[in-house]
Formats: sequence, structure tokens, C-alpha cells
Amino acid sequence: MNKLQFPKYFLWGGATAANQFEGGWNADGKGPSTSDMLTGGTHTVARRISKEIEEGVHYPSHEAIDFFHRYKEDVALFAEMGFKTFRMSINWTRIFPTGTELEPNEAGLKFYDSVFDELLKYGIEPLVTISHYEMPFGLTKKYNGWAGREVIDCYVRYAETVFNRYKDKVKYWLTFNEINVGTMPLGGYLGLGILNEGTEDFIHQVDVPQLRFQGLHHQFVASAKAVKLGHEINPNFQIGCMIAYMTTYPFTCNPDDILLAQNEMKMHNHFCGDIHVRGEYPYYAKRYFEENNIEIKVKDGDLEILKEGTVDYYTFSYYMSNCASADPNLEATSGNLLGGVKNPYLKASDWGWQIDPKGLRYTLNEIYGRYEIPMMIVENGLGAFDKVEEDGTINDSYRIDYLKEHIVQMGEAIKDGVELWGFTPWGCIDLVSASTGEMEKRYGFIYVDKDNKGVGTLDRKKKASFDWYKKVISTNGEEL
Ligand code: BGP
Repeated sequence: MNKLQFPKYFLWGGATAANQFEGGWNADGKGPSTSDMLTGGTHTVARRISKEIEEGVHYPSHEAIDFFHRYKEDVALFAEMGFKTFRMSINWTRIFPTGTELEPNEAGLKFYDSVFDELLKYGIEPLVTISHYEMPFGLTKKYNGWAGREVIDCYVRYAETVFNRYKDKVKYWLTFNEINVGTMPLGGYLGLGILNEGTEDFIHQVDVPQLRFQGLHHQFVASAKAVKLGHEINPNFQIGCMIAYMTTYPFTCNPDDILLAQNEMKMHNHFCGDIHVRGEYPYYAKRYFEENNIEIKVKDGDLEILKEGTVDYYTFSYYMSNCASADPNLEATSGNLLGGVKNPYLKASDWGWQIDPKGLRYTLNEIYGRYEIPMMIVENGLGAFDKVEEDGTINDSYRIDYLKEHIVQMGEAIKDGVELWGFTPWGCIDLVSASTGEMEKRYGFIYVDKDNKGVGTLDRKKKASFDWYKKVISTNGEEL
């Protein structure tokens, strides 16, 4: 194998989300977000969506890992690893506490000024998700989240505010995290803030596909408006989309399996990217909508705005792959957002997500072949239990292996001709799991002392992967 060669400008870094690591959930005028209403859960016990904050209940986002108070220490650690970029999100409710205010909360804006300044001090380029799995709970109460068209204006006001405020500090933006979660029932609340009558928990939501797809339409319009506006505010902005890419293979060469896998790829992986990148609904949407009794209300001007607000680059999360089969009796496996049929050639993580580094090369080629625009992998990594040894060390060799194998395949994809701008592994510092609310599902290079019940000192410790990743960055991926 020839040496891997990453471009000189390659953005190595790490990724986080405000609701999963900031804490300070009601500090300085911040309002409650949809994620602040989610209780802790586990792999087998679903997170509950509480309509009010209940006394004595553990809400993992409320303190999370307290980046809110410890950002200087954390950014210094990222800098020590040599990060070129840091993916983070802005908590919408720090800026607009209920979502409907006309004026932003200055204290919230100041907090991100300080964080960006701290990053820039070390030459770390912020990569900012405008909405990552949270929105004001006020908008859920008032409009049933994105089901209400009014939310477009609330979002655009928020985006305009942060674009203007940080236009000289932030160049790379993403409009929504994993927007395609809205194509699945789980995304009703998680991605769209929709809370239908009768929903109690996160996994078994009362699902109304009509509302979900209408909500998604509102997000597409909001994203396109934000892209257009962002470019007016600063023509140097790079504004991208973010898709949860859940690569699906046909289980066999039986044409039924092939078609099933293709359909899954279309509706779950490509649908949103097609709209973001090409600026129009894809040809296959029509049949899907007809067969699922979905009728999207499109207002005059919506389709034009979709065309005018296409993204500059494409980003995605990649953790695993799955198979699709027409045979209902095959063994199932779980995965990020979507499960599937177990692949006999792959091993899985402790949470049942199948580990497939070569699938990343395949995926990069699939996406690039479709759009031919620059890409970034903004989430990838292994959620695992870590053990702190008596001497205080944490030897997460399994995480190093996982990342190493994925980086090798990224390098191969670059050789294939794919234009890849950067790589930000998920949860570079341990944080709260989005799906389960656990702390003990860890992804980080930096360990945070806190358990699933929320107990711990919050002390930070370097894992073995910390020094390993530092070397990867300093050699620009030549030494793995
Ligand atoms: C993605 C989300 C992240 C993150 C990650 C890992 O879907 O964008 O927010 O949490 O998956 O998933 P989990 O936290 O469920 O392990």
C-alpha cells in the first residue's frame, strides 16, 4: 500500500454538540430546549420526554460535562492534540430562549464570543452547527416544532443573528445536524421538535409522517434561506448540510434485496442531501409521498428558494453499515438511528453498531460520485465502555484501532479522487449519548469522570488515544 496522503490544508479535529456537552442549561437567561426535556436512559430503557421539568429526575443535558464553565481547559486540551478545527453547535435557546423573541439574549451571544476567541487563540477554526438536535421547547409548545411553518422565520432570525455576530470569527457553518433523521419516526422529536399527543418516550413516539415531512419541508426552506442570507452577510462563508449516512448493503444478490437496499438508501440517505445540494425534490419523492399519503404544502416561492440556497459542501456522520433483506427471519442489529440485518462479515460495538471501515471508502465514493462537491466527515467513532486502571491510565486501544482503520479508508478515498476537507471524530471529549442519554457510552480522546446517573468529579483525563491522535495530526495522517 502506498503512503496515505492528506492534503496540506486537511482539517483534523473533533466534534461535539451543545446539548450534549455544554450544561449550564438555564444559565444567563437560557431557555429550555427540546433536549433539556429528555431524561436519562440506557440502551434498553428509552429516554422519556417530560412536558415539564420534574424534581429529582436526571436530565443529562442540564449539566452534561459542563463545558460551559470549563471551556478554557477543554480547548487547551484540543489545542494540545493539534486540532485544526473544532465542530460545536450553538444552543439556540441561549440566544432566543423561547424561540419567538425578536431580540437576542446578549449574555448567550457573549458566551460564544468567548468560546470562539479561545479557539482562535490557538488557531483552531470553529465549525459551527446552527441547530444540533435541539430547538426551543417553547416552539414545540407553541407550534408543535417544525410542523409549524412559523418556525422558519424563528430559525432564520436566529441564523441571521449568529451570522452577523460571528461573521469575522466563524467561516464554516452547518445548517442542521443529521437533518435526515426527520425521514424516520425517531426524528419527529429529535430532529423536528414535534411532540404528538400520546408520546411518552423518545423511542416509541406517536408518529404522523405527514407532519414529519411537512416539518422537513420547513427545514429545507429555512436552511436554503439561511444559506442565501449567510452568503450575503459574508461571501466567504462556507455553509454546508449534514446527513446521518447509514450505509445499507443488499444482504444478497437477490434482486429483491437489491431493490430494498436501494430504496432505503434513497429515502434515508439521499433524500435530504439531494434537496440541499441540487435544490429540488428528487424524482423518487413523488411515489414515496403518494404511497405514504403524504401531501406537502408548498408555498409560492418555496421551490425558488430551495434552488437559490444550495449548500457549498456536504458533511455527514458515519459510524456503521447495515444490510437490507427481503427475508424477515434474519438476525437484526442496531445502528445509528436505524437498525438493519446483521452482516456476517462485520463485528459490532458493545451497542450493536457494526464496524465497517471499508464502508466509509464506499460511502465517500457514493456521495462524491453523486454530487461532486467537497465533503467532510464530521462524525465517526466508537462508543465504548472505558476502564480507568488503578494507575489512572485508560488504554482505549479498541478506539485507536477503529479510528485508524477508518482513516486508512479515508486516505484510500482521497486517492480515488474524492475531495475531502476534514475529519472531526465524534465526542472528542466524552459527552452525553444522544440516543440513550448515557455518559458511559464514551467516544472521547479525553475521559470525563461522570457516570450514567450524573455522578462524578467532571475531571478530565487523557486516554491512550489522546497521544495517538496528536501524532496522527502532527504527521498529517502519515503515522497511524
Ligand atoms: C449522531 C448525532 C450525535 C451523536 C452521535 C452518536 O447521530 O449527531 O449527536 O450523539 O450520533 O450517537 P450516540 O450518542 O447515540 O451514541
